[in-house]
Amino acid sequence: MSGLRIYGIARTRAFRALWVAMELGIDYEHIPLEIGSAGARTAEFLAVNPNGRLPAIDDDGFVLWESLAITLYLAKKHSLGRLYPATPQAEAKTWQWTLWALNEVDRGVNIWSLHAIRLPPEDRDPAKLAEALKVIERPFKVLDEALVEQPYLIGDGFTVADLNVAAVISRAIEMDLSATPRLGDWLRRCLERPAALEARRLRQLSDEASPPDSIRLIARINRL
Ligand SMILES: N[C@@H](CCC(=O)N[C@@H](CS)C(=O)NCC(=O)O)C(=O)O
Repeated sequence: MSGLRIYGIARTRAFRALWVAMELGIDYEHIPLEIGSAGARTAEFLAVNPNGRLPAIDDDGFVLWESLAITLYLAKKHSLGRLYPATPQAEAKTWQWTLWALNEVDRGVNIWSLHAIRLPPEDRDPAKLAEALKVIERPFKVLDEALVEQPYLIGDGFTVADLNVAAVISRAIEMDLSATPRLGDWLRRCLERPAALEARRLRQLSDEASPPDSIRLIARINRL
């Protein structure tokens, strides 16, 4: 046992940490904590992540939060030169795409998925849905364009740069992506990797087990 604990139910951004752990084939203990007072806001978890948000990890006593810092750390620790690019330039491009995903598309895809699919129909807001699609339109074209000359973001092989961006926009797999066909093909390729399929299976199970009130809670506390 590596002594790695991953906190957070797979429906949350813990999905990203679970995917990278499965991709790396490392042992871990999954603690499927819920958001809010049912888990992430308890005193016990606040001692792990004072933000009260998911995910967080405890790797043999080394505590880390922020989902994409977690994926970068685990990939570098366990797969330097393979899943985690080794040259300064390829590493910097990995950070570029990771920060891009957080800043440009994370919130928009989340809003889209809640108001298109996950909230009960009576709670969906078409104005928020339309605004989210507008916000992600340009960055999706940027990503589509980046895939014209190479199959993956850093070149010929799948890296944690792809994992981070694909994980952030993973719920867009249910969106009409015909305007950005290279993005669509790349997203399917990333999400059909065995580790991604297993992480998605866990997420699907936790999606299905989440009552409408917890989806409403997600939308309310994250102001989505
Ligand atoms: N930037 C953080 C965001 C973490 C985050 O907002 N997590 C959500 C679940 S996906 C959460 O814990 N929300 C509940 C809350 O804020 O109380 C990350 O990527 O880890």
